[in-house]
Amino acid sequence: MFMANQQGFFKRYLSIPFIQRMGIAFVLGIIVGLIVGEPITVIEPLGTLFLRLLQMVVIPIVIFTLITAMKKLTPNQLGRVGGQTLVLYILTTAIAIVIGLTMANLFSPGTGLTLPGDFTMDPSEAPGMIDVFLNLVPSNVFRAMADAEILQVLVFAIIFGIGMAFLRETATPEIQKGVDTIFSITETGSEVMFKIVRGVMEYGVIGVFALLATTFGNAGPEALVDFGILIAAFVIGVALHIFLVYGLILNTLILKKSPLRFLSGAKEALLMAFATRSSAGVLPITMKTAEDNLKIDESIYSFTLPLGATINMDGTAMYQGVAAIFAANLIGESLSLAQQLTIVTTTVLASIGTAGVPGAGLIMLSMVLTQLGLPLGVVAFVAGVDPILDAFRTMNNIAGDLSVTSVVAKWNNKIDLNAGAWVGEAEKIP
Ligand code: DAS
Repeated sequence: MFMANQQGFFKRYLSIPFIQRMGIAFVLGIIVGLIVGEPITVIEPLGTLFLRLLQMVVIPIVIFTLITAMKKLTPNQLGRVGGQTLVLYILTTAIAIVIGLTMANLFSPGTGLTLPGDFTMDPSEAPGMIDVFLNLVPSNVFRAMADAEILQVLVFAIIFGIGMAFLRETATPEIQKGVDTIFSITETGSEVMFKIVRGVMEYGVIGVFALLATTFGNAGPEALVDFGILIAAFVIGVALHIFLVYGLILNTLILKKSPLRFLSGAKEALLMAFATRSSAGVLPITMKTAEDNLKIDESIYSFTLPLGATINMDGTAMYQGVAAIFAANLIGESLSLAQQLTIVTTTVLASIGTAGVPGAGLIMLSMVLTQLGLPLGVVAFVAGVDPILDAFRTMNNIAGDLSVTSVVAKWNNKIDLNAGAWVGEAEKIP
């Protein structure tokens, strides 16, 4: 009888959508924390366990996803269109992070809070400007993995992946077969890791409850203000990036078209991205939007959009900047310019490998915080509001993919700017 009841409970529990369970844990944790009014140390280990599980997946995810992402970069695609696309994707992502850092430095979210647990960043480890670049290259790859030097692992994985992509096109059949085997291993590894992440996030419902209860028990109602500041800083950053970078620079200055024409053409893809929180999931609609509304030739978008859904994540990257400053404020530290530069390099590289799936930005945040030695507790702390933030991140990611695709198409005369949304004839994408 007891077993049947237990199974019934779990069935009912799992029938509640994950986002709602995370939301309930988030609200419940805050309420319990505010009622108890002091850190509830007895449940603190439940939160710490969630953080350790997140740390556990970071290195393997970096290696598998980054190497797999390079599979799309075959040498002949790295020609004119590939080069233009990569430069614009990386440039807009770097600008997005700088906007995120600027917003966070202006709004300074998290200054009123302290996370439970002894998270400290060792300021003496703060690298100088030159060191930031020299530190990109690992002197010992295995030590970099053991010491969770994320940036060095990222760089090695990208170099290794590019090497494999080139070998795949140029080496002997035996070597090519070996390269394909390694790519299939990394692809499978990525799938396994994201399956594990799914399980970690399921446990995260408990972890988030425990962390929020202890944090709000510690910080009191002021912590809600900090959440509001964090969300406001990020959402304003997204609006700035979409209107300034995509609107002003890419649309007005380069395409010589009104940003509103672009947005009217891209609106279905943007709204679906907001709702689904998955760049990969919304790809068919993004491609249809490029074809039907933005009048871009398939020879361009069939390369740039799948690539963009994987490696171009301006919204996600911007969020890393905001969340990293939030984390530093939580422990009363301020990040030097060199450390903020480290956020830019870590995030640009990490965004290349992060898959376009719901919650991917949270995993990337674990990489960035690990690299900077900042409290991983922030990941669980923001996990409760992550679905809201993720909707804006994903919408921004898709806006970036379509903007850059439009510009690359113009540079290669593969877009009709006198038709479709560009002249006010945007169609409804089914
Ligand atoms: N949801 C991710 C995407 O699909 C973005 C993120 O999690 O930051 O692009």
